[in-house]
Amino acid sequence: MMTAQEANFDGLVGPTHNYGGLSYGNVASSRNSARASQPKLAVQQGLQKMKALHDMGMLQGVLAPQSRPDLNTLRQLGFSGSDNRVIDMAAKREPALLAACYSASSMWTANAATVSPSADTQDQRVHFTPANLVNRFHRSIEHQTTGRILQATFAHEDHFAHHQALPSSDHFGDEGAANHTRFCQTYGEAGIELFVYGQQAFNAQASKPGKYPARQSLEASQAIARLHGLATEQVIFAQQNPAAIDAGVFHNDVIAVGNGNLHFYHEQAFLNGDQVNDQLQAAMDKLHGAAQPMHFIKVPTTAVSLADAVNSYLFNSQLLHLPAQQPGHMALVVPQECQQNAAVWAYLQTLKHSTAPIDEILVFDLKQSMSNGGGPACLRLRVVLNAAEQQAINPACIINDDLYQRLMQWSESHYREQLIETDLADPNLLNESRCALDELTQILQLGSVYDFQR
Ligand code: SUG
Repeated sequence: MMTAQEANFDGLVGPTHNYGGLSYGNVASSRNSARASQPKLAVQQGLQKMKALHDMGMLQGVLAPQSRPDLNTLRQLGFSGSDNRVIDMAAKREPALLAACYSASSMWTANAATVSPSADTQDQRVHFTPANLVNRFHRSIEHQTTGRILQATFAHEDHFAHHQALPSSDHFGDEGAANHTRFCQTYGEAGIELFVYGQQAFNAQASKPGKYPARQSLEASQAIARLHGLATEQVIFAQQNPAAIDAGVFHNDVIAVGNGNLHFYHEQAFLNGDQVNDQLQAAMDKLHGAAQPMHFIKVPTTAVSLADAVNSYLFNSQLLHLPAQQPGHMALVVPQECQQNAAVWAYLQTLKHSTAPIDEILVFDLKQSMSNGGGPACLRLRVVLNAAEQQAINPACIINDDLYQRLMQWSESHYREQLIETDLADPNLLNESRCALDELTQILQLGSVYDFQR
């Protein structure tokens, strides 16, 4: 068994961050539709979180944003002529389509891919499958570039295996790590991977939400477990509570989070939460051949209602073991909306002073991302890496004081203070965005990951 560490790869907010109201079922996205956004503030809020976690000794990486607007998609949909003409025609005829092609939604890298650490996989490589994100049009156009960015970041094929996204059909709707949690005793040992789905695509009788879409199918989760070479005994599939999806829980990471041997979740998160825990406990015991310590913190509705969970994003927190903490202790990285919600904040104070392993609460201002339904956990992709794998990643993507300063300066020179819907028709925004990404690919040493560079 090799020692390993959890790295967090946060998505850098792209220069076209805006509020397009594009995600039905994500209440913040709908609520803030057409509000003015602040791209520079957004990227800097994200960078400050990355820097803070780096300062606490975490291994912190950064994943580049996508190039937007996505002109290839607009051309594929029949807009033609010069780049400026494509944007002009789309703005006049199909502004909603233009907004979708302008979205900076790739910032939420919990949806970039599902990742299985080498300790769990048959060939002992780290496996990545980019999420097809087929349920939302603006996100379904991310996965090809996402795949290239992941390959440029985790390039060494002795250590990293990259799969294609699943077929782009609702039957295989896949939202990546947002619906996937790995439990383990130590990061370097084999663990149990929990895949959470919203519906069964090939079983019309099975329960599903009535109002909002179930973005992840069981069949997609099963395909990923197969692709990653996971042993059946190390995999659990669980269904999200359809009522939770209908209350705005569009991904499982809005209602549950796990790390190590701790599962922190809302009473109404799963169709059958107690059974999920029994399965987790049994699988972990079997894997180790003896009873294993596991912690299950079930937050009751009487303490935090589903609505408060959705509004505060309590569960979209990062549950981290910080290097300065004693073994078995953890910190919870929450958005400031948790502090502003009386019930949630009271609950967190009680939790912190209880015997539960969570004894530190770290609060961040991520309001720009939160207003589109993206909290601390949405903004990061977790990748467990052993020492050899850490050596094999692209070092230019690892946050240190220098890279942080450089990216802050880069954002100062390339990002606008504000964007409103009508700005998307401005052809200068395309040039600004391309200039920013050209310089970024140099900084992060990514090669030619974008279509406009190829
Ligand atoms: O897919 N919002 C994203 C938020 C993703 C959150 N990720 C996780 N929970 N892991 C989504 O719904 C809104 C974009 C807009 O409306 O402009 C958006 O795409």
